[in-house]
Amino acid sequence: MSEAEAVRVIGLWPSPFVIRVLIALKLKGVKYELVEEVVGKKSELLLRSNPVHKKVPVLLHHGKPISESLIIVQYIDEVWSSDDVPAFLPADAYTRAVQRFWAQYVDDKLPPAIRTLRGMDDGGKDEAAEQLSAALQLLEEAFVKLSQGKHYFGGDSVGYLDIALVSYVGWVKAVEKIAGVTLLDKAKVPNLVAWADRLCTHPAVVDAIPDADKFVEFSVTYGSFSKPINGPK
Ligand SMILES: N[C@@H](CCC(=O)N[C@@H](CS)C(=O)NCC(=O)O)C(=O)O
Repeated sequence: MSEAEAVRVIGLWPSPFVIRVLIALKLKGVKYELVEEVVGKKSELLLRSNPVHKKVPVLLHHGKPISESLIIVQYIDEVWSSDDVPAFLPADAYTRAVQRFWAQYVDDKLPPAIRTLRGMDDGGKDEAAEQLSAALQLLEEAFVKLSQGKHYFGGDSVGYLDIALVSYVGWVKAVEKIAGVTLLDKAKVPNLVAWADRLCTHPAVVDAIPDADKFVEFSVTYGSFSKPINGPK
């Protein structure tokens, strides 16, 4: 089995949950193969590998499946720990707990607001934009505390919360265009905007997050990952 076959990711490029797994693998320098799902058609491999949730991403490590993106990121951190790449999660238990808290917060708050701003449900767009802005404001404050004047939530190196949050930046920029709102506002969340600009040019991130226009195009073509508007029948 080649090195790439040892690590496969079942995914779809626009999924923030998939994006974060790819970033984590790239940061650790792990070669992987991305096994792309077709929108609206769940493969046998996906159904077999994640029979509980039937969702991407799934990491297959030597054929063994691991589901749930944040759990996968922690698995990658543990399995590919080395002296060359700083750990995603800090050594200090309290700081680890704080990063996990905010990563959970990000996954609770961002997806529903992004869905609404994409027009995928009946919720009010103004309210969703307000909720998303309020969440980004709290994350701005968390950044100031956690980064301690350094470049990342993880301090000098890209950490767990950096990976969890940056995976949404493509969609946040896309919904700014779709809904005509400003979310990553330099006047309101200057540190977060600088962080996003910096991290999006990081070699491990730059190829994992396509241009906002590509997300917009995906959003117009497909309603959701499981129920395409115009995708393959
Ligand atoms: N909590 C899961 C969420 C995964 C998820 O929602 N994946 C979406 C793509 S972004 C999916 O597979 N949707 C298909 C479906 O809902 O049936 C994670 O972090 O991995």
